[in-house]
Amino acid sequence: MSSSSETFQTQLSAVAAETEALLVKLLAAPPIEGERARPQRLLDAMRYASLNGGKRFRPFLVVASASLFNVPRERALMAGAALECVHCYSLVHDDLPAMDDDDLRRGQPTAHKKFDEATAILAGDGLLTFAFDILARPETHPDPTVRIELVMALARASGLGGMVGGQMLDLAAEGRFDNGKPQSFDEAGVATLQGMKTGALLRFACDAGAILGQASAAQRKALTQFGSVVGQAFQIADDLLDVESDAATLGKAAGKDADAGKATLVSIYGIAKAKERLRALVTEAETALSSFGASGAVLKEAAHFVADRKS
Ligand code: GRG
Repeated sequence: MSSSSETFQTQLSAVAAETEALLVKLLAAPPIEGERARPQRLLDAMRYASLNGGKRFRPFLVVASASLFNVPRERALMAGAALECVHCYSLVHDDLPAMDDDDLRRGQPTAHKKFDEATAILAGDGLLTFAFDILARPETHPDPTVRIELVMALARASGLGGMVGGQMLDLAAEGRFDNGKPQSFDEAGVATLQGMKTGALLRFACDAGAILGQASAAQRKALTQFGSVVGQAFQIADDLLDVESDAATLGKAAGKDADAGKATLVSIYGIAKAKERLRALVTEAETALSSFGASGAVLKEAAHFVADRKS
């Protein structure tokens, strides 16, 4: 391992531990101002879905991009925790019988298996709403205009024209509608679908750092570009893992895309070309950060991590 990737791994682990501690604190049992009570089973399911697992790669991206602008770490961690709540909700809902119907997530029973379907749906709803509660707090940023910008950006990344919209397109690609006839997507269509389903939250992670840091338009554009390219790389790597890895390594079922007849960039390009494209995206990600000089080093390493990850 090179020393720079050790730096990345150390920083990823640090952010993961800090995010875990922050989520434990935020998801404490006592109700907070404006709440009546926190029902124990719902709280348990929300904790189950969001604690003890996950690489915390999205919070890492928020912290690393915010550190380019010397944003106080506690603020970046709050935005990262909010984003992680949306991510964890999406996994809970994605695993439901009506969606992917998965039994295993992060090597553990999925939320609806551990609890029940209704509780899992509500835990997802609770995490999604909680994300915006976190962003709206003054601890995230003292300036309300910055908080509103974060709220709007996360809402757009998560919703109709972002992750949820991408999931809808994904279901159409699987042939869930139209009497089971899969909607066919060409290369550009698959890129749009994946840019929404997976890319939007990763792009938000990088945008959030720029928003918290009240970055210039050019700096913001550079981070948006980086986030977008990392999102594409993340999805190609995920699709390659689905084809080449196994459930024990992944902590979730493998081979599901091919079984579902899903169009992915790997099915369109083939494995060899997909790996080439992945390498090209890592270079593109590095280029996007060139204006930040040496301070962009750990984010560049993150792009390599995305391409090389095994789970
Ligand atoms: C159900 C609204 C709704 C959306 C679902 C995110 C998503 C959309 C589906 C998850 C299915 C999937 C495999 C997406 C590909 C990329 C992805 C999000 C992988 C999981 O993210 P990691 O690897 O997970 O960062 P950890 O466990 O590390 O948090």
